[in-house]
Amino acid sequence: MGAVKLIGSYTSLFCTRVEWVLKLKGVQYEYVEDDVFNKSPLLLQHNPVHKKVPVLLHDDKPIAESLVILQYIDETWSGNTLLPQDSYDRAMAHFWAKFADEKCVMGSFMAAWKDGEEKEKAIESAQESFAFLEKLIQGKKYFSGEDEIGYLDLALGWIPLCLDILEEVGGMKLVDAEKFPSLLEWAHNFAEIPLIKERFPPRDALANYFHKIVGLKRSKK
Ligand SMILES: N[C@@H](CCC(=O)N[C@@H](CS)C(=O)NCC(=O)O)C(=O)O
Repeated sequence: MGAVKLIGSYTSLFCTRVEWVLKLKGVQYEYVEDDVFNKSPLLLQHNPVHKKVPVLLHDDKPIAESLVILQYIDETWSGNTLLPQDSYDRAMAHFWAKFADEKCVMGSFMAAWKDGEEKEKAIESAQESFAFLEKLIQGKKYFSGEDEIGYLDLALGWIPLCLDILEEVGGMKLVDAEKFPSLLEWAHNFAEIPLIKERFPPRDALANYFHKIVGLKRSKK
């Protein structure tokens, strides 16, 4: 199937989801750690548009943007199919993954670095977005169904991976047990899967990374 190389960063939630999928699919790959604060020529050469990790190189052809990479891996390597077969269900999986990246990931980071009244508004807005995910998971074990995790679970895996650490760094609570019981139960179930748990970076590494990002954003305000 050709050589596979992943340019990533250990503390990046976007890279972690790609590694989960490569491992689930049983794809052999070489991992190259990059420094997002001092980007390598390799990263800049292969992702000149966004200059971000992850970048997957398959036979030296680069693919950027983690959700695009997930779909590419799913379509390229057979077995353990992650996206739904039904085209409407597949469209919905893409819709919610994109929504969560745009509204929940970005909304949570924004809430972490804002202050005062702006922070309160950002928290409220992020919680409104998380409420859609709470509704979506109610009555199900996984977003992709009852038995096995799929594309949307992997795309949302950053919630158990690092949301509580970001909440701690940002001095805020976004997802609590009272308002989000089903989402938290899903997060617990997802994080218990051995292949998923194995790739959780140490908490202090993630906390340091988030402190750095939040600090940089605050200094630019
Ligand atoms: N939408 C992108 C986001 C990737 C992203 O934000 N990567 C961060 C690391 S977590 C990065 O490379 N940051 C460098 C920068 O913003 O310049 C994806 O899904 O791949």
